[in-house]
Amino acid sequence: MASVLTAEPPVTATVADDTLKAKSRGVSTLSASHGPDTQPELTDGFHLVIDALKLNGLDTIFGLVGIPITDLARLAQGEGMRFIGFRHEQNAGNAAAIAGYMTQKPGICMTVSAPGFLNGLTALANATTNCFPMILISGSSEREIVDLQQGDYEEMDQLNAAKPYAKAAYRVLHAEDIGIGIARAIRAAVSGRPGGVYLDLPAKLLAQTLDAAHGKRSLVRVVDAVPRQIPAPDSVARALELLKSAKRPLILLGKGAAYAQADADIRALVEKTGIPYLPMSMAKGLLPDTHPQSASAARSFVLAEADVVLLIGARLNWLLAHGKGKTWGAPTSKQFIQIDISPTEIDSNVAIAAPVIGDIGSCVSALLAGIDSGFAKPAAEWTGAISERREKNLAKMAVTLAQNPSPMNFHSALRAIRDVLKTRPDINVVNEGANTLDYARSIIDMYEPRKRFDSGTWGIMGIGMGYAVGAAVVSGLPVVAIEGDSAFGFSGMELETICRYELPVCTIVFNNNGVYRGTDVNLSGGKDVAPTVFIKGARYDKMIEAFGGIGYNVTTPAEMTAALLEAIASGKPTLINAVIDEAAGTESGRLTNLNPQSAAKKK
Ligand code: ADP
Ligand code: TPW
Repeated sequence: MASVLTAEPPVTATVADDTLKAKSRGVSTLSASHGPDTQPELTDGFHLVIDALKLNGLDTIFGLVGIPITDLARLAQGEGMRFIGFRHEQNAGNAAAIAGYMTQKPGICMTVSAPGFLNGLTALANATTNCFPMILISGSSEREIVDLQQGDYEEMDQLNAAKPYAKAAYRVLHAEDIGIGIARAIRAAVSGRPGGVYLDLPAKLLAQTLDAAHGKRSLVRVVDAVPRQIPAPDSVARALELLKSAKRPLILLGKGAAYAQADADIRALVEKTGIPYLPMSMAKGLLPDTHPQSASAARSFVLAEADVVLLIGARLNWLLAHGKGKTWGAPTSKQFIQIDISPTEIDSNVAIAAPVIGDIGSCVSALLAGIDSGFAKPAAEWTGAISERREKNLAKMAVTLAQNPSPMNFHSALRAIRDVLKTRPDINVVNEGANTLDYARSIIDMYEPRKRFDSGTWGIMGIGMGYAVGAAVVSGLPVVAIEGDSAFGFSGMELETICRYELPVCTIVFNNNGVYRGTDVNLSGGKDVAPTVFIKGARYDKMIEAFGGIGYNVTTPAEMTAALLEAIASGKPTLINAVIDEAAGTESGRLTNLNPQSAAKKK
């Protein structure tokens, strides 16, 4: 807004004007246009940030501009970096986070100060919670004014606000420290347990000038940013001994296992041991979901019955019932082996008999080395019982999936999507919602690692379009985002971003007229609709048409199949408004146990 822009301190704009004229010569420099030719070449904070990122192979920024980030973004683009501009910082942050997860390099998100920073902070906190490496870089206003709370433009003590929600938070005050600041941010984001890092760059810093040669020397190329962390041999021996003693062993793969990119060794461990495995939602595809050892379709059975569980990059948090209780077959207790890079994860919920601390690649390969010919595969009694359950459950599910109710329900719509996606295992799948998330997770098979991105550890809504953009930009491959209509609403404006960058993203909105369902009524009988209810019959497909994308409105599985095939083949931004029975699904999806009020109502 013009009034906001004119309220900016003029100093940044003046120096930035100079920087924009600067020509890149190795380290990007300012031409000393105001002095004689003999003056040393200068660089400034803007250029040093860009140079430091590029030096470390970070070539994409997800962000939203405003002073002083506008100049930084413009210059970065001018110097060959990709700047993907969003409509809301949270979505830019989510794109950066998923880029980090996919690549093991920190995703970069850039925002303006105070409100822009806070909008990005949700994504940073979500990244930290999910163990995704990202760096949120925000411009900030003058320290002297912020610290005395004298009322600066977008005043906020951002560094302290970020600290509780980030793995680390740093501020750089001198241009010559930018190289070190970015090196520290990179290391903190990707080493050990990955997470979100906040980097505070005051506007004044970006405008500081420095002798170009000095500036170049101050940059740091981070060496061995993700160092291998080899497990202690005795911890490996202990784990092997326990695994060998198991009668009913189970391997549980979490998204840490997918992140680690140790795909071949993980597969070898599963296949060489013959142990049945369960993937957590984002570990689906690490081995194809159709793998004969997958116990997904017998999940409750194996969790309750296994006697030794090998956790690989999965935390025993709420998603795994904290490792105890009925889900895990209590009162009989089981023994856990846990591979994790973070020593304090061990014993966080239940006692872990055999912790193996290190990076998953090194730990799995050490275990593999100990699986010799003497290792007895699990007894047929165990694997047979699992197969029996699995076949029974799959047959039951097949009957449900084969139905064709009108209007469509979650199952019939997902059946159509499943059958299309089966033909394109390379496609990235983004998934959020309640019922849409729960059903899609179990119905849509994944065949390749790191292709499924969802609400994750927090069960957060709003990751949809940010993850979709990030996944499309990083992979260059199509994305299908399977979205509840409520979930979609949190980031829906990024359809414009998707269209602007012409990304091959097909968003499918499961439109059942509300949060969870569309059938709720106002208990007072008043005019307002119930808290969960949206406008009936909304046409989300029209939204994407506003930006030049292609919209489809589908009411049957056959129409869904045709639209999705066409959408994927087009490689264009598309949106399928899938009309779903508004009475289908349950409140909170499968989380009804966390919703006592509503559970009580149903009794
Ligand atoms: P899920 O939600 O799929 O169960 P979580 O996010 O709960 O997975 O767990 C991921 C775990 O993986 C975290 O405890 C994290 O410390 C661990 N982790 C992440 N990357 C690595 C790695 N490279 N090596 C070892 N452990 C890792
Ligand atoms: C940031 C609470 C959990 S699931 C959900 C909400 C609002 C949406 C469910 O409706 P939707 O799905 O998307 O239409 P479906 O398939 O059942 O029809 N705010 C945030 N995160 C969460 N998790 C919520 C609110 C919630």
